[in-house]
Amino acid sequence: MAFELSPLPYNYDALDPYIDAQTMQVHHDLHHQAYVNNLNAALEKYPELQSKSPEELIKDLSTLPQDITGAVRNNGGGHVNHTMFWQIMAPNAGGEPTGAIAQAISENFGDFESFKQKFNDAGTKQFGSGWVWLVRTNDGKIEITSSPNQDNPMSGGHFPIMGNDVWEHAYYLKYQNRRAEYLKQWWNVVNWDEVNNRLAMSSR
Ligand code: MN3
Repeated sequence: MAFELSPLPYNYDALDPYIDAQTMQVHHDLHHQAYVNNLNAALEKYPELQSKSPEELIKDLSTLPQDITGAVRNNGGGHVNHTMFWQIMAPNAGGEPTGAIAQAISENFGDFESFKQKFNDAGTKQFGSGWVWLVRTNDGKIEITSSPNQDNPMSGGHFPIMGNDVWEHAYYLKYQNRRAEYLKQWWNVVNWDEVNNRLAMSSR
């Protein structure tokens, strides 16, 4: 069975004015779809790998046939990253974090403002295309990291609790070169309920 792209859990214009409808449509229907198509193409000659989940595939890149390692890293990563991304955003969301993630943020970063600043700073400094993450590390710590391209923390044994896409395709139509402004506005659409779900998954 080939991997499939799930529909967005809300309308294209649901995150407006922070993320515009055209950006959402192109990002989901074209960019994410391309990662799914390319992942399927890479696995065509390896049917035994097609029953694995995309997460399993990117966790164990070194066990894959060498000729598809790069394609799975980029496109499996792209699929996993964007699947998370659509879910950790929502309309009528944002605001102060709630529940366990609020506590984890205050324990590890002092307060929400300091956390946002550190996260945005890491996103701004990621050179070129990539992601900024809040992860649970393989030794249980909560840390802010960033990665190039579609690399996912899972490939290094870490669990992505939340992440923001800093590829230009995520913000260019509305923000042009103003990545810092996009990072700042993005907090208005963060779905803390889903981030809390992922925090709970990270400690299992
Ligand atoms: Mn993207």
